[in-house]
Amino acid sequence: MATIAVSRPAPHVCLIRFDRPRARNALSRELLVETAAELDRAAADPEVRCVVLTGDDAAFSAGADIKEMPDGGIPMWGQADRLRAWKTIERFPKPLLAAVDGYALGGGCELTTLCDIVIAGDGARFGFPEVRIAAFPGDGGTQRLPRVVGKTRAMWMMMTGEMIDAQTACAWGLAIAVVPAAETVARTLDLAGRIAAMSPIAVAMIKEEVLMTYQKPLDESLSLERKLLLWQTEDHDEGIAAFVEKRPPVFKGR
Ligand code: DAK
Repeated sequence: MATIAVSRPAPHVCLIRFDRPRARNALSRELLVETAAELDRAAADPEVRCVVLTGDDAAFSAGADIKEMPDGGIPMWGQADRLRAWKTIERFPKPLLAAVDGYALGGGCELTTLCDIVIAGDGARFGFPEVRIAAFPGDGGTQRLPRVVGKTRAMWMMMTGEMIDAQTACAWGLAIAVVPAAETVARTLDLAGRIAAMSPIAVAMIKEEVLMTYQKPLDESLSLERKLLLWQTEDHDEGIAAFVEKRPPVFKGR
């Protein structure tokens, strides 16, 4: 049975909804692999310019599937398809948004830190409870969370396992906005639509350049940024023409 539901709720926007409600959308191996496969399809499809991940009212995702963890622990983390799926999510080149309601815990919270922009419903709770099962956020959380919220807050979240509410997540930079829970997906889709109306080439370059800040020393990323500026696209010409002619631009991704 599929663990995700995929739809195209607006032009150029793909919505991936996690669909394991009885397990609080825990990130089973199957769910991760299906999500990665859908992201691969979205990356290759020029009609898709933006992807939104969401769960349900109770949970965006409660993290790694604890019931899949064998007694020995280690082998599950090392499963090749699981690692490949995380890499695919990490390398997805188009804007990846998250609409978060309910719990975003452990791997579910790690996933939000991999998304480019997160919108939180007012009942959302974020946390890293791994320490309570004598584990740690090993799918990138120990490295990404401090970069988002700062060292002290990351230490507190990971060492205590305590959750933060949506307002705090927003104040700490995990989310861009808090909205009424009933509107979370609609508001995120609205944002996705606005981003999808931009030139997909420019948006992809922004994503690549911003992510360089996490991957490279500043002098190297600055010189790469300058090289990326040496480009000319039809969309760029269209943007300038539309500005001069006082009309909305129509970007074609060329
Ligand atoms: N995995 C599996 N099942 C889960 C689950 C999870 N993470 N979270 C919830 N469920 C299941 C529950 O077992 C329950 O199933 P049944 O008993 O009905 O069969 C059902 O979902 C509903 O859960 P609750 O009855 O507990 O529902 P509540 O609304 O009362 O509570 C909750 C929701 C999300 C607060 C609670 O279920 C909870 O605390 N869940 C566990 C959250 C958690 O601990 N997440 C972190 C998982 S560890 C690595 C190392 C470590 C990791 C990754 C990599 N490397 C070294 C590479 C670890 C990553 C993690 O994410």
